[in-house]
Amino acid sequence: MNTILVTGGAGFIGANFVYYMLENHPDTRVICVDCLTYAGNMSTLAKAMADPRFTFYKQDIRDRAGINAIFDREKPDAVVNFAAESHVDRSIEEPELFVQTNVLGAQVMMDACLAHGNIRFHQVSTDEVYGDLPLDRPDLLFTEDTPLHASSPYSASKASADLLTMAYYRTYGLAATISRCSNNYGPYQFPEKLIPLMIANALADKPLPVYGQGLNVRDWLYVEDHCKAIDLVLQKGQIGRVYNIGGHNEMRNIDIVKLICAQLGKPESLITYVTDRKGHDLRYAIDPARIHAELGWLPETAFADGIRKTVQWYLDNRPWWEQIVSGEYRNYYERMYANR
Ligand code: NAD
Ligand code: TDX
Repeated sequence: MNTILVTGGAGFIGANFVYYMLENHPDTRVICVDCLTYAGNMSTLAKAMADPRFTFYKQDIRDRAGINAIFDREKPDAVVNFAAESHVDRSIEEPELFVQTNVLGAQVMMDACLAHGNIRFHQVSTDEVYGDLPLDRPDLLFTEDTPLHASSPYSASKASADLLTMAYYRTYGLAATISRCSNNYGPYQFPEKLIPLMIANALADKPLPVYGQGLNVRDWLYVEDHCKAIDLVLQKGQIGRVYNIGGHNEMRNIDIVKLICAQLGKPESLITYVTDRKGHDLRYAIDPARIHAELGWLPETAFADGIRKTVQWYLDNRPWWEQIVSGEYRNYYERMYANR
């Protein structure tokens, strides 16, 4: 039986990937390594915990000895590294943690792969490593050859991990690939991120805090399409290669927020324009031509369907996010949004 080790599997995309792999690869065992930061949630993995093909370790990826012990015991055939600090606003407050987890943690994982016989390693990266694009040049898209030009401590830490991954491939021959995906949305996304935050606030009739004028553009992809793309890269991707993942679905933030108001039957008067994010990237847009041409990947979920399913998921799973927004997250929200 194939064994795949997933880091960050108690977070948003990692958990969706765990479920994707368990469902689509009946001969695969999934080992999840996650230290359960504020963003990790065991209730997300409750169904997986009942599956004999799933094993969970509460483990920090920065802890070399702990990671090596798991590799010795589980002998993974492949590693997918999702574990990261992932929120741009938090990286502006606490950049060091982002370097520690996103760069040094990734290095520990790569070292463990090399030390255990050059295990296949996949680094989950982001379109944010390319910086941003102007709003008035819709013809421009990020390709894999676009220079790295990170804006925030978060994106700089992800770009650093990408550089290290390519250096490990070139220097040590690490069997590595990298994928750079655009903004994801879907079930289990932590309510600090745009879409679930707006859904949760709208349902509570609270103000919807739009940064600046809401004109920044993001390229949205349903999380399951991202999981499918990573699986393909893992199975068929060329070692040492980077793959962009995105579905040509650019939207302005304000239009997303208005759409959520409409779907929930809430008034747009809840929208409140607040002070902009420092260094706020204007526009992201992925050119996914390579993964389509080489691996045959195409997104399958249209945004209209994906956002409807997502809003419904948050309506159907209130206890999951209500427990989050009533806990420690409240302090974060106060700090980030009060007097903004
Ligand atoms: P998330 O914040 O929801 O989850 C991160 C998970 O990593 C959490 O479960 C957390 O407990 C765990 N973690 C954090 N530090 C750890 C450590 N030191 N050791 C072990 N586990 C640790 O993040 P997400 O949105 O699911 O993103 C997952 C990955 O995908 C990240 O690498 C992110 O950069 C990348 N990515 C995200 C998006 C997006 O739109 N969310 C888009 C492109 C790429
Ligand atoms: O309250 C808000 N108001 C607002 O206007 C929040 C939380 C966000 N925004 C804006 C900022 C961005 O332009 O919405 C847009 C999306 O913001 P986030 O959800 O924070 O995502 P973003 O900064 O685009 O980064 C995301 O996509 C790339 C993920 O968080 C990253 O992990 C991923 O790498």
